[in-house]
Amino acid sequence: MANSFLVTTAIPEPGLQLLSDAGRVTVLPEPPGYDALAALCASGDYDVVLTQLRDVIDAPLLAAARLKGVSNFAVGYNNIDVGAATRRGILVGNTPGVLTDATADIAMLLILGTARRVVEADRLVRDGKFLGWEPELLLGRDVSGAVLGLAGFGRIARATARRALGFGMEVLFAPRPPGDRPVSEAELGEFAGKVRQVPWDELVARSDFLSLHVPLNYQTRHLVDAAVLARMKPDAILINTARGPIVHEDALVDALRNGTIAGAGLDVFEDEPKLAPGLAELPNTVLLPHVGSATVPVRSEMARLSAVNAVAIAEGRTPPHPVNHLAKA
Ligand code: 8YV
Repeated sequence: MANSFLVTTAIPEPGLQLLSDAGRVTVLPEPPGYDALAALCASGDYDVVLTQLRDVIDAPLLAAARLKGVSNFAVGYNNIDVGAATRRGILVGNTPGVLTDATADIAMLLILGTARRVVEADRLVRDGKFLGWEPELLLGRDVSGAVLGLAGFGRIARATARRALGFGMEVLFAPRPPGDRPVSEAELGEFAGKVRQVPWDELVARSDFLSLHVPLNYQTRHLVDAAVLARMKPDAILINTARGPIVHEDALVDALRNGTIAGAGLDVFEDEPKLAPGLAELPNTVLLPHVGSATVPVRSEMARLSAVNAVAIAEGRTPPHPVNHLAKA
């Protein structure tokens, strides 16, 4: 029988082409709700479902699913209960590597954009309020010499460090907050002598810009809460390009309002696409609609990788980018 793929949201070429070369492809006309997706996964009509971060693939859905695999069009896979998938013999794939630089570019853009007040400046010009050069118009901060604290030290954090060092920032990191593990000089590689590991508490207290690069899981949900925000410097800026729920967004709004911290640059939100009440009204924020990986070549590569993973799973092979491994029968 031909392979059969369910695609919850149309992905760019060459992904759809690769899938249709390998079997039958059903692309849903609009993103499915949870119940509709659960019913489709349980129908037995599909070998592999190609998902987005919006698609919740939890244990109850997986318990009823008749699938060989789930191929996530994303590097993050917090939308999938991987443990439950493994127990059900369902393979999971993701798209690592290809979006590292694009996402680090957005982290750097948010650092620069918050430091130099780009949204306020743009609005002033568009509102016809630019009445001529002034010595103290929209004064911002220098990023050179400022301390960038990286929460996490994986691919995207390292790519952000590379950029920040180019801008003359001092880079500190905590590899796996809230816990820590020592990172050896050998593991630091090109960063040896250029960046420094500090405990999470010190990172929070010393960062001028605290940038989050950890996966979302039960340990990192609300990693940045009211208590952490209170320990940051009053002139510090929080940057989040990872996942919204890593930050307690209501607490962040309070902290920004009360001057507990000075600003935030966010590409992700706790309850996307909704924003915490009050967030959009705060001038000291730069808010982006989850566009970390949104370049034409990157999204094409993500589509290709997710399709290649899906085809491999449908054909009974290990996907090139597996998130889980099944015990041998
Ligand atoms: C995607 C992302 O745009 O890869 C990730 O983890 O957050 C983004 O690159 C998004 O997840 C699409 O599913």
